[in-house]
Amino acid sequence: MIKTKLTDLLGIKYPLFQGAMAWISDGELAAAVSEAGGIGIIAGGNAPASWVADQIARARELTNKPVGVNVMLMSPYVDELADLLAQEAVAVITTGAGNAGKYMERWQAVGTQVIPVVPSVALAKRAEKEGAAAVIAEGGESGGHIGELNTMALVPQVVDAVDIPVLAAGGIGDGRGVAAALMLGAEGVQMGTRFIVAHECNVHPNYKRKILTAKDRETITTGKRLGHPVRCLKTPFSRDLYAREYDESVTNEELEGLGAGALRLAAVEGDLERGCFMSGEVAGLVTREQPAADIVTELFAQAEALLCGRAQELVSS
Ligand code: TUI
Repeated sequence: MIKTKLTDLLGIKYPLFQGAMAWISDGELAAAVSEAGGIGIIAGGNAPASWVADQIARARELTNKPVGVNVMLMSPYVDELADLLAQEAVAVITTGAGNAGKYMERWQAVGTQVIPVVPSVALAKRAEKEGAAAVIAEGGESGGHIGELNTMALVPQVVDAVDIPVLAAGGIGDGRGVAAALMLGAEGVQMGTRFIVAHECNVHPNYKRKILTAKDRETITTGKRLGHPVRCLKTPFSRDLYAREYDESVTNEELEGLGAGALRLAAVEGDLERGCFMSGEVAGLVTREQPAADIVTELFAQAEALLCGRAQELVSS
């Protein structure tokens, strides 16, 4: 058994969060991961609060274990979602893409552990000062909206800078990544891409197929020119967007317009031409569809075997 400050804090079996994925992680996937002993997270994304309320209800039908919700702080529905979550008292709220400070007290008042995703030391320290229970240090290997640093460099710097538990995210696809993250000082991990292919994940089958067949160099980062980089799989859409970013005749407004709606097209319609298939760099490691519970148990069996076996052998020889 791997016990950490995170398993103690949340009373869970494994120090694992299933990362929120807008248009992808719903109540069913979240319940499956929580039932398996981690924390499954419903992605608020850009959805109205009523959709999130339905997903929380669905998750609660499927499991009695704690589940989480992610608030994407750039969402047009952020305030109504914040109000909903101040009533729902979910076990965990993770936040991304902004500052959760103004909501923190209200969520904590109902017993929720607020755990922001941060891409830098400065933002981790700010989250700690504002009362976060832990932080998720997310490296640029992650899918979706990313910061500048990669996991290997970011996680130990955040661990050194704060006194609250740190989860590592970005570039973790199997038990080797879990063991490595724990050695960097993380008390847990957050993984998204691997759960896209979980049986309980309701994303379009084309999305799963894209992840399952991706190789190591299959992701690309668009949006750098606009100051919000997004990692996704190479498709006609993302290659075209990337090319236009380097075309000075294309205005920033035109670029912004091109990205709108493309994630929905990928996740819901499975549109291989016009969809934006957000994915982490670990897509090349993800080769099998499995029930979420099998993913979770396999991850930690592999991590434990490495920490008891390989790690011990290295120091004793
Ligand atoms: O939020 C993410 N990843 C995401 S959100 C998302 S939804 C989306 N849909 C369409 C286009 C773009 C996004 C897809 N992927 N990760 C967590 C994360 N948070 N990464 C970076 C940050 C972050 C950035 C700035 C956290 C705090 C922050 O603070 C800035 C400030 O000034 O307060």
